[in-house]
Amino acid sequence: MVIALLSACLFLVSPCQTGGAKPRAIILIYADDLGYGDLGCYGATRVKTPNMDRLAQEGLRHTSAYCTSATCTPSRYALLTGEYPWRRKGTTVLPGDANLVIEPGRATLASRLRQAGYRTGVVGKWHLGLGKGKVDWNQPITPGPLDIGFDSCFLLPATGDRVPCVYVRDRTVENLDQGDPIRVSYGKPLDDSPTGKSRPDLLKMKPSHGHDMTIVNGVSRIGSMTGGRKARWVDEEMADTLTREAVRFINQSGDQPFFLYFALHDIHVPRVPHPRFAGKSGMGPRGDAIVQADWCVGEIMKALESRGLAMDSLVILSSDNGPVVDDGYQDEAVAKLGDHKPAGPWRGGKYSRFEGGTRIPLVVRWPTRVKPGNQSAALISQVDFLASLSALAGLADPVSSASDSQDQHAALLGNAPSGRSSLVIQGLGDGPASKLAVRKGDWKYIEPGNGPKKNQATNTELGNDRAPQLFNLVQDPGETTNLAHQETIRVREMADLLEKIRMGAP
Ligand code: NG6
Ligand code: CA
Repeated sequence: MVIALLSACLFLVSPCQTGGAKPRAIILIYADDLGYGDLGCYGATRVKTPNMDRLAQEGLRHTSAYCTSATCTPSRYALLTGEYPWRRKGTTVLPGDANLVIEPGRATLASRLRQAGYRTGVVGKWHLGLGKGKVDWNQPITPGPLDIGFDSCFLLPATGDRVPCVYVRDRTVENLDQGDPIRVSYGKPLDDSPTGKSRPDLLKMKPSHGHDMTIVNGVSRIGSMTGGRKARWVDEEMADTLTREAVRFINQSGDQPFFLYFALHDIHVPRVPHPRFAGKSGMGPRGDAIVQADWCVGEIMKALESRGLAMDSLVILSSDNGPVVDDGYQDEAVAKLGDHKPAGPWRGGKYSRFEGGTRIPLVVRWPTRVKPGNQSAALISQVDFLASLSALAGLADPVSSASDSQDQHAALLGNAPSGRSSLVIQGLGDGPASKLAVRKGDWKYIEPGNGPKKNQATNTELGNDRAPQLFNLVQDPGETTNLAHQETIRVREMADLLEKIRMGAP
């Protein structure tokens, strides 16, 4: 006990590489599909997000922050590994029975912070695969987060709309009855139980595209699952369950500094908020899920405050990709959208190489180091979190496998006006075959490709074109005027820059 206290004191007074005390705790609240325009502090008016807005009032609001990719798995891969996901095949949106895509032993955001003395935990949506080979959900599942730097985990293995619809605590399925083993298939249905397709009358929310296989809690999902009935989640309770686990992690950390990666399920589909949030936004379940996500943020702050940690802890709020309105369920999101703009001023949304796909909210609160109430237009990517948070935690040595991750801690905290000189944006696609875009200064270049212009199902403009596209994001934030014809030299320079980065240049 004495030793623990002593080391905690030493930790607190030891300066970090960046000229100040290390954060007492680091909490990364990572929302799912939350758009730039979905938060009050980024301009939303109809849906209220008082807890998120308070973070921004007490901290720094970034306006030029990006996730690496317009979907979940690749953005999370980059966030944890510090490597652009398009360098690696197999990092696209994963099925629920996929294997872990980050190899054990590799440096991750979690392993780095653990090395720096932090207790590390992940609670919430994982979607980076689990296990190796055919996963047996009835046995300890390995490898997983515990093999890439986390001391504990409590997970949704993939997404809310993908089987298996169970939680995994550390290596095992929570509440599993061994007499009712779980089986999962992403091929043929495993039995002839009713599905969303065969028995839509059993559903409380019907799919609009896909999502018509196994029914769990009255909602049909992607993939087939049998067994594990006692272990299946109840969507309405998910935000409470995950928040309880996150708060427990905070409270159990004692005197040790800690890093919590709290990956919300909200506001991904299926949007089935708790009854106390249902109807609260007037915008249907999508808006209600935002209200619920905001509540989760408030609970985390309460937990930090009640432990006296809110002043010297770093809290980061962000999202894994841009927003989508109809993402496969008939949940009134389109009908009740009105004049709400989920992507704010940006064009496109989730799945898109237009700004709406990857320009995400990023709020940073750390009262002892970050001035309250400011905003920053510094260029910053979530791929930088590994190097930047490592530096803030006192580790300055570079990580060779994280060569895309730049130490942008000064920009992250609002102390550097420009941040990165350039960054790469991924829309859809897997690994090196992905079509990309690059931003440098005020300019954005979208490389040509054959993909469809629009995702008809989600009604999203994808940013694809057979011709090169060049936009000046300062004069034309809505990417309405393609300047590629006028600016041929700049197009060449941007294409060359993208090629160099593809070949490994920073
Ligand atoms: C799509 C799903 C969508 C969502 C997405 C992944 C269909 C028709 N659409 O394939 O609902 O699950 O994958 O979202 O199945 S992400 O945020 O995890 O990347
Ligand atoms: Ca997502």
